[in-house]
Amino acid sequence: MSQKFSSLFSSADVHYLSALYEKYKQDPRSVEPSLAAEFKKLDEGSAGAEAAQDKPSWIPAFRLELTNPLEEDLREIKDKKGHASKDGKTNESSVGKAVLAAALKVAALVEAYRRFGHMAVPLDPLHLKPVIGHVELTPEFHGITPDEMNLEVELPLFGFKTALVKDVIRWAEATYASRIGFDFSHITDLTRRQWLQHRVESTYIDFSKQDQIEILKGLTKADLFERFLAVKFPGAKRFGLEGGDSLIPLLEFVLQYGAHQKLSEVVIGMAHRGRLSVLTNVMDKPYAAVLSEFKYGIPIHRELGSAGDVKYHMGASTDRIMADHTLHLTLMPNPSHLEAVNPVAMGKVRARQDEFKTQDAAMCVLIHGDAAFPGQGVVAECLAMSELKGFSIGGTYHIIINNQVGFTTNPDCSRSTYYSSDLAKGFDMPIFHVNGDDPEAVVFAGQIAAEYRAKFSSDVIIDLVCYRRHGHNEGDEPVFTQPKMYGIISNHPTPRIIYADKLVQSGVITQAMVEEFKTQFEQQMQKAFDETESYKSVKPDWLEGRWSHIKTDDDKSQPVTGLDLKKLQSIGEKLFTVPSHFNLNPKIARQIEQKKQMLITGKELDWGTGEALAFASLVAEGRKVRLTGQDSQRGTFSHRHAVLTDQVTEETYTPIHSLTAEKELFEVTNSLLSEASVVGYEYGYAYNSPDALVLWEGQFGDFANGAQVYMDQFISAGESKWLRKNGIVLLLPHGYEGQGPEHSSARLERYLQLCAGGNMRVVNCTTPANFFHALRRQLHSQTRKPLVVMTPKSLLRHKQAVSDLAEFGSGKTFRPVIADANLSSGQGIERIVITSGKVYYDLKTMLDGHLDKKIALIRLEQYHPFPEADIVAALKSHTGAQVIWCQEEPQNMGAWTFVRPYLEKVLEALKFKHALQYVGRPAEASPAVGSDKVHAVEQQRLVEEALNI
Ligand SMILES: Cc1ncc(C[n+]2csc(CCOP(=O)(O)OP(=O)(O)O)c2C)c(N)n1
Ligand SMILES: [Mg+2]
Repeated sequence: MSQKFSSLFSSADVHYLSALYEKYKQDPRSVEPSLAAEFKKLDEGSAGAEAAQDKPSWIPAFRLELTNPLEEDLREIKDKKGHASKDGKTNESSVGKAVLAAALKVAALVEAYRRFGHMAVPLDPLHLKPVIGHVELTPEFHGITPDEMNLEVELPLFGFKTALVKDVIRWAEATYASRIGFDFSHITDLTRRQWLQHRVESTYIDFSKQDQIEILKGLTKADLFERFLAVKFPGAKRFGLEGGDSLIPLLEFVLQYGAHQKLSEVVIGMAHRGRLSVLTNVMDKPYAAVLSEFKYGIPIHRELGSAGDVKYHMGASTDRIMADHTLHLTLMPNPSHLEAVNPVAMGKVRARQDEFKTQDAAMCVLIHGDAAFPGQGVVAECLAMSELKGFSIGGTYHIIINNQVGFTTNPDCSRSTYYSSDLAKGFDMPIFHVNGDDPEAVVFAGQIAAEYRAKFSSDVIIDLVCYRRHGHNEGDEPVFTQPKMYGIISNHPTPRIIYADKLVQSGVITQAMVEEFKTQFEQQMQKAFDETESYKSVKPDWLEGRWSHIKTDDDKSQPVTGLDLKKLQSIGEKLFTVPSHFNLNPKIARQIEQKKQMLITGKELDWGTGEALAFASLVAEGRKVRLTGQDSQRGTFSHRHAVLTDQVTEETYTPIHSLTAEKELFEVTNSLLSEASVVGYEYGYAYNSPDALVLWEGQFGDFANGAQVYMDQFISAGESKWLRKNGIVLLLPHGYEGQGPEHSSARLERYLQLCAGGNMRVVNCTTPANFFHALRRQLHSQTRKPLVVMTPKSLLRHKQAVSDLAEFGSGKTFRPVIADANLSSGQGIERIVITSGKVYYDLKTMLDGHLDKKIALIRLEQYHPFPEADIVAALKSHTGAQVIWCQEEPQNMGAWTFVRPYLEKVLEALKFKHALQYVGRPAEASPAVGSDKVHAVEQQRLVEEALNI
């Protein structure tokens, strides 16, 4: 029965009344007769209300007639509020029949305001969207009669010692249904919800004169910056903020708050809308710089190998002194792909927090579009990672610039929810809906949101309802599709004018001051415009700060990544020793023992051992290693066991942690079941961290195409577009083993197509030692490049895919090409098969049975940068031989189309007698067959054909 009350009341009232109600249910005579009568009525009344609720008549035709209380009402009522009695209880004997009934009903109404009040807030500056309100916000719904309005009730739980029913309603309306839509009743955590209730119910919007002037100045910058650009560069694309101008004072406040919190960095991720305004008005990019970009185009640093990007995609960083504190601000560069930057910004924040060993080091601010927020799946993925231990960043501050349109699309076509922000309701995050023409409400909501984020380390959402003054861009005609809206907008004053009028009318400032602020800013812009004549763009910030030891170009030769064998053995000893009290699974215990023996004998180290030695040796050098992916702790194929689970207690043990006092140097985390957000996040982590090995592992390589945006827009092209290096590693299980179309190919061809000019390294290693060197090279080369690895599946346990310890030893390096020994010693080689990856072992196994054949194999271990010199060295003495490229992938996939021009060039230069030949599966629509039997036949055929056996 308490459920019945909980829908009507809150906390202690509910318990108290529930107890009485239970008593009444047992025996109606056990409670005071008047109360019994009230309970009886309530039973009948609530049945009626439930019945009324069944009728959908209020959706959406219902329109609440609000009295729209003035702020003064709120002050007056709040100031009159008494303090709740300590125990929050009402004296049963003093509860008069009518008074108690009224108290119960008005309490239910207040609760409804807490839940649905936001639906009655006039949020649309254009007044186009009706304020639909909610049927439960009417006194009638709760059976409150006009006579009861003047009854004095005790409502200690709402802070009223005593109050007239009508005043309580006016207070609830003014608090929850007037200027800010507080949308948090979905929050399940009681402490958080109560904190919000208390915060919201105990204060009102009351800015000092100084604050009001600051808000006006923010609006002035926002408004006149765009207007100046519009006048000087009519029709030029700038994706103006106009209409959403309140974003600027809001951001200013959020940064001020961050400075007070002593954050060292704020990382902002945002799309096109209002970006130039944020760059200049918030990030302090000189106005002259932006104006000169409009005038002369964006400077492109071809001398640094950069292709550049359009001005509204470029990032920036700056230091701002606020509240006697230096706050570093970063605006992430981003592609057109809306919302794609979100996890990248989050990953960068996490890296910064890890570096400073506190979540207080950095905060992420993400600015969204109202159409993009519900539409782009990566938004949901990022919300889903917000509380996960491998990914949490102490709460992201989200702002939706809700201009009520996406390009030409209206909300009825862009979302299935009432609010643009509704997705966030599934994540226990508070949402604050505000009207962009009420900048004080915007900043006030922003303040509560910032406090909440700081207190609960939780995401918060500001839904800034505004409009877009022009078309999607300034050259676009909005009237074609939204004629009514744009008819209204053309006569609608800017937020600056509306707010300035309000301040003048209320006597805060004079009209002369408004004009002075305007003139001052216009003069500043004109001065900046004049400076463009002689403006020299500043040197790009490229490889500065923590990147200053990184060189622009890759090493001329492979850096030495081998280690002293004794050192490796001592690392291995720690890696493969588990505390005696730890209850190891017997199978894993056997495996660990075998690995220990490999280290002792120095013979036949397997793949997992090679990988573990790479990670552990980097950690022992004091480098950070961070690996995420689905089931990456154990490893999808059980080869890693980087985290062990006690079979009795389920406690975990991470052997690599035994190599360092700083456990955080090795972090391997099972990720949520997402590709896009996790790849983006790790790219962001690596973006911040030149000295960390940051890896993402696909469960199977082909799942990585769920993160394709990050390969195409960030990993392959980020350095060229934005002059930002990145050493992320993608581990992508790949290989044809008869497992069907979806688990064979990591779509190698996709990565190779993205390769040019050494932008990334793409490898397919056939030995544990070479994989070890490829990983260590990421931090030991003089520059940073993304590394894409086609990782094996069956080779994880293949008897021949092993390396002796000596191959990991001092002086050893990564080998881009591994050629059979007979190429350097033997003469008369007739056939040379160049191949890569797992099929090498199929070829070798067959060849081992035909040692009389004059055939040699060359393994291409790195596709890009293409190791031309190594291939030349291997081939040059055998110009009479037939050279074959052999792959197990279909002809339209795999490496064939990528390697072909390189190999043909080499053969031509060396004057080979025969043309290059292709052996592999024929072109196919699907990567592999569904039957392992058919696969085996195909595999046998291609191996025989390659070897001509
Ligand atoms: C992933 C993606 N799909 C499509 C587009 C093309 N596009 C650019 S802006 C836009 C509308 C965005 O609307 P909204 O999110 O409301 O932002 P607004 O422009 O209104 O600020 C579209 C569809 C894009 N940039 N990215
Ligand atoms: Mg929009």
